[in-house]
Formats: sequence, C-alpha cells, structure tokens
Amino acid sequence: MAIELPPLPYADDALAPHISEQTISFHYGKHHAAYVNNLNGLIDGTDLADASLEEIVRTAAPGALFNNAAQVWNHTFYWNCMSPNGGGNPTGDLAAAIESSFGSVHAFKAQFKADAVGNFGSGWTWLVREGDGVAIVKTDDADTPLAHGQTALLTIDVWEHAYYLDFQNARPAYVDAFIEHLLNWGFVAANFTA
Ligand code: MN3
Repeated sequence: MAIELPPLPYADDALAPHISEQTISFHYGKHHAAYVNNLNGLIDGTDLADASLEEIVRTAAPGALFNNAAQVWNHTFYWNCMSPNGGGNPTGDLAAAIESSFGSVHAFKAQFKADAVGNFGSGWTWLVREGDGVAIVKTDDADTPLAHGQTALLTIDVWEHAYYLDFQNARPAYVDAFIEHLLNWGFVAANFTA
C-alpha cells in the first residue's frame, strides 16, 4: 500500500501573507510530493511495501530510504505545526512544562528563535518531550526526533525552500513570522498530552 501525501490542513493561501501560496505550491506541491513519490519508488516491491511511514523512519539505515521517509513525516508534522490563526501562547500543562524548562514562555520563544536561526544549513528545529519536561533539539537534513526515540511536539523547517520565496535570506524574519503568527499551540499541546 503506497504512502500517500496527506492533504494540507488548510487552504494553499491560508498562511499568507506570512507564507505565500507560491511557497506552499512549491514546498507542499513539489518538495513534499516528491519525497512521497521517491519513497514509494524505493519501497515498491520490497518487504517495506506495506510498512507504516513511522516504521520505515524508525528502522531505515542512513541513506535515500531514510531521507525520503523522514522528509515525508517531517513535512506532514510541520504543516500541522502552523495555523492561519496561530501565534499567541501555550496554556495549561504545556505552558507549565515550558516555564519549568525555560523559565518563561518568552524565554522559550527567544531560545527557539536563536536555535532555528543558528541551525546551520538545511535542517529542522524541534521542541521535544524530555522526561516530564521539554527540550529544543536541532537536526540536520532529513534527521528527525522520531528516529531517536524522542516525541516531537513542534517543528520549524529551516531548509531554504521553506522561506526563500517569501523572505529570501532573512531566516530570522521567517522564524519570527512562524512564532508570532503561525504557530499552532493547540497541535503542540495535543502532542504533549498524547
Ligand atoms: Mn521542507
């Protein structure tokens, strides 16, 4: 059974003006779709043909199979980390965990921005559950917390294809827009309590 490209959780133009319809058309319609197509080409006719995406990400050796599977999973997760009505602040147990680990939500946002801006080259910056608390981790290329037994709560894609059409080289402005206008705290909270 082929891995499918999940539908976006909002319209192609719903994140504008922060992330444009043009960016979504390439990032979702071309990049994410290509990872799905590549992955299906790699598993077709193998004993992974019926495996779940998560199983492939957790077990694949470094290489094309892992890279394409992880990028399919990472992008689906990333789309859900954003909302047209995003931004604001976390509440409840998630807010308490962030305050416990970072001192304050404000301090978390500053650290998450610094780490996303400083995530060298192509990769992803994440909030993960760590024990009873939460921690920021950075991954390179396709690497993902799912492959390291960690529970992902939030991610931002810092590959240039995520922001170059809208922000050119200004990664800090993209990260600001993500945190202030797009971040879907409800999704993060659901991952935290899952
Ligand atoms: Mn991407």
